[in-house]
Amino acid sequence: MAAIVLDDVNSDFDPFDARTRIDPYPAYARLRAAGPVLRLTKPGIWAVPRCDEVKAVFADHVNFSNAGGAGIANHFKNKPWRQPSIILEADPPLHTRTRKVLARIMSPGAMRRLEDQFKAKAATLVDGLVAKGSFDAIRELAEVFPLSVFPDALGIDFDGRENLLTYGAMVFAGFGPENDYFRNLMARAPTVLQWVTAKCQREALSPGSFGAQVYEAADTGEITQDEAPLLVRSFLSAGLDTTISGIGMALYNLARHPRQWAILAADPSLSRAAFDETLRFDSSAPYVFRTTPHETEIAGVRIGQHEKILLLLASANRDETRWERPDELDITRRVSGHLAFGTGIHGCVGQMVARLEAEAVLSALATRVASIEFTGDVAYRDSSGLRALSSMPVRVVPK
Ligand code: OVV
Repeated sequence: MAAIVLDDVNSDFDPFDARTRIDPYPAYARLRAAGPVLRLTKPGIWAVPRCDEVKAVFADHVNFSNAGGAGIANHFKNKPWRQPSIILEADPPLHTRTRKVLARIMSPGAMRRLEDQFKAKAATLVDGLVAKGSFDAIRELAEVFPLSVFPDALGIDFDGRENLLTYGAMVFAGFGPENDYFRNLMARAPTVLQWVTAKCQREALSPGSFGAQVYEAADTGEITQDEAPLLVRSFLSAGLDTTISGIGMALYNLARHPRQWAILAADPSLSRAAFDETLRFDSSAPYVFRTTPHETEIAGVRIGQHEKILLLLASANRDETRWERPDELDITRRVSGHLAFGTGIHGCVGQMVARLEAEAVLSALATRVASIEFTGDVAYRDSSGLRALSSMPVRVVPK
C-alpha cells in the first residue's frame, strides 16, 4: 500500500490536555474516523486509535520496542529519570526472562491462595462504609482497599506506605509530558526513591511473599542477584496506583449507570465481568507507548526511526468495528478481548491480582448496597499517565 502524505495524517489533538480529561471519547472517535495512524503535531508523536492496528503493534516487538520507553520519554535518545524497568521497558531476551518469573509468582494458584483474605478484608471495609452511609468512594474505598492487601502480598511492612502512592503516581505521571503535577511529585523524589530502594531489598520482604519469590528466582539463577531488587521494584511501580485508579473508575462508572448497578446488585457474581466492562468503557490506563528502533510502517504509513507511538487503548476499546454499542456500559456483554490490560508479550502480568482486588470490592458492595448516589462532584487527578479520580463523594442505600 502506498504511504499516505503527511498532511493527511496530521492532527492537532493533544491527548495530555487537561481540557479533554473529563470526556476524551468524542476526540478519540474523530481520530478513529480520521485514519489508522495519525501524527499528533503538538506533542510530536504518532497515535494509533483503532483496535486492529493497536493489536498489530502489540504483536510486533521487533518493530515497536519497549526498550525505547513505555512512556513519552524516548530512551533511545535521552536518559530516563529512573533506571529502566527490566520487564516493562525491556525487549526480549531480557524481557522473556523477567516476565517468566513474575508470571509464575502471579499464577492462578497464587491467586487462589489470596482470594479468601482479599474477600474478608473487602467485606470488613465495606461493612464499615455502609454503616457510615456517606463516604468518599475514592479516598475511603478505592485507595484504602489495595493498600490494605497489596503491600502484604508483596511482603513489605506498612511503615511509610504513603511513599507507595507517591511513587506509583511519579511513575505514571512520568509516562506523560513533564508537567507541574510531575514536577511537584519529583520534589519528593529523594525521600521516596530511598524508601523504594530499601523496600526492594531481600531483608525487607517477608517469607513466601511475591517479593521473596523474586529473590528465590535469583537464587536458582533464573535472574541475577542484581536484577532481583529491580524486579521487585516493578511490583511497587505497577501494583498499586493502577488498581486504585481502576477500582475508582469502576465505582464511578457503575454509580453513574444506576441500571447497571441494579443488575450487579441483583447478581454480585457478575462483579468480575463488571470490572472488565468498566475497564473497556473507561480505561484507567488509557494509553501506552512504543518506540521504533528503526524505520517501519503502520497501515502503509511510513514511521521513521526512534519515533514514539501512542497506542490509544481507551479509544481501541470503543472501536465501533470491534464492539457493538461501544459507547454503552453493559456489564452483561462478552467483554473478553478488551485492551485495557494491553495484550501480547507485555500484556499486564498482574491483571489477575487486579481482577481479584476489584472483584472483592465490587462483590462486597453489590451484596450490601441497592444503589449509590453522588452527594457532590467528582474530581480527577492531574496525572497524564493514568485516568483516575481523586474524590467521589457518595451516599449508599443499603439493601
Ligand atoms: C506496567 C508497569 C507500569 C509501571 C511501571 C512498571 C510496569 C515497571 O515495571 O516498573
